[in-house]
Amino acid sequence: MKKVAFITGILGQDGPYLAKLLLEKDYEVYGLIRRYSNPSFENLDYLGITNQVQYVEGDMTDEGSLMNIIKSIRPQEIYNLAAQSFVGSSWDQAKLTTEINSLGVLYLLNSVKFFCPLTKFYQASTSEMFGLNNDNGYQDENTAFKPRSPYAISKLYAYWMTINFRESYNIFTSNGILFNHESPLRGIQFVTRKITDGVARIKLGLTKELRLGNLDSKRDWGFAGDYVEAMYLMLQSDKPDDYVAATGENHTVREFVEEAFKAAGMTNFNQYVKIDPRYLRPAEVFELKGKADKAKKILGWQPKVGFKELIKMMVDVDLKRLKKT
Ligand code: NAP
Ligand code: F7E
Repeated sequence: MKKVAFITGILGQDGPYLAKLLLEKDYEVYGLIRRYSNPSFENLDYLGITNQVQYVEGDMTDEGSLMNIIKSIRPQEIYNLAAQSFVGSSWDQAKLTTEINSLGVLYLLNSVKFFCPLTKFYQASTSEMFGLNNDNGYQDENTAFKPRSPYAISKLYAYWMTINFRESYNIFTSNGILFNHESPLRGIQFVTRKITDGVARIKLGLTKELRLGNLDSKRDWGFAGDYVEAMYLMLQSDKPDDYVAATGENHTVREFVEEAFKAAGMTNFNQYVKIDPRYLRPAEVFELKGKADKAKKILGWQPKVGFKELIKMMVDVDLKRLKKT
C-alpha cells in the first residue's frame, strides 16, 4: 500500500518541490487547490509532475471543505504549506491573512483530531516570527518571538496551535521554522525572484531599471529544494518536534542584487537600481540568520545549495524563460 500525503499550497513554490520528493518516494500525493477561474499549474509543469498529483478542491478559509477532504482521503501525512505568504500584503489584508494562516490551521488540526488522529501534521512556520529578535546574532528554536507584521502574527497563532494539539491530544504535529528559501519557482513579488527576473530583463534590453525598497535588510537565503527535504524528515522522525531550517549565512538585499547582475555578466548594477518608497514596509525585519544545529543533529538535514549557486540558478532560468517569450 502506498503512503498517502496531502499537501496544501500545491501550486505555490514549495508545494511542487515537496510533491516531487514524495512522488519519488512512491507516495500517493493529493494537492489542495482553491476555486479559481484560471488556476496556474506552471510550477508543477516546470517539474514535470502535473499529471501525477491528485487535486482536491477546497479552501483554507472553509472548514467544511477541509473536513470533507481529510475524511475522504485520510492521509498518513499532511503538509500544510498554504498561506497568504507575502509579508508586504499582510498589512493591507490582515484579516484575510489571519483567516488563511491562523484559522485555516485550526480547521486542519480539528479535522485530523476528528477523522485521523494518527496522521502526522507538518506546519509551515517561519523565521518571520522572530522578527526583531537578533540578540545573539542568530535565531534558533530557543529564540523568543518578536513578530513585526500581521503575517508573522498570524503564523505565531498557527505555530502555537500546532504545539497545543500535540500537547493536548497527543497528535504528531511538527513546526518547521524555515528561513527564506528561494528557487526559480519563487513568486515574482518576493525580492529574490523580482531581482533575478529584473536583471534578466535588463540583460535582454527589455527594461532599463529595477525598483526596490530596503536594500539593507539581511536574509538567510537557501534553496527551496533543500528545505522540502527538511519538512519530509520532520515527519519521518520518531517523535514530533519543532525545528529551524536555515543555511547559517546571511546577506543584504544589495549583495543579492550585485551577485545577480554578476551572474548575468554585468557589473554596473548601481545605474539600474532605483529605490522606490512603495516597497518599504511599515515595520521591517532588518536581519535574520538561522542556526539549524538541531535539524542537522537529529534529522541529519543539510542544506546543499549555496548563495551564489542559488542566484546563478535563478538568473539562468529567468534568462531562458524570457528568451522563449
Ligand atoms: P507560496 O508560493 O505563496 O504558496 C502558497 C500557496 O498557498 C499558494 O499555492 C496558494 O494558492 C495557497 N493558498 C493561499 N491561500 C489559500 C487558501 N485560502 N486556500 C487554499 N490555498 C491557499 O508560498 P511558499 O513560498 O511555497 O511557502 C510555503 C509555506 O511556507 C507558506 O505557508 C509560507 O508562509 C511558509 N514559509 C515560506 C518560506 C519561504 O521562504 N518560501 C519561509 C518560511 C515559511 P494559489 O496558488 O491558489 O494562490
Ligand atoms: O522580502 C526587502 C524586504 O518579500 C525580503 C516569505 O516567503 O520569507 C519571505 O518573507 C526582504 C525584506 O521576503 C523589496 O523589505 C527590498 O526585508 O522577499 P521578501 P520576506 O518578507 O523575508 C519569510 C521567511 C516568509 O515566511 C514569507 O512567507 O527584502 N525588499 N526591496 C523587498 N522585498 C520585496 N518583496 N520587494 C522589494 O522590492
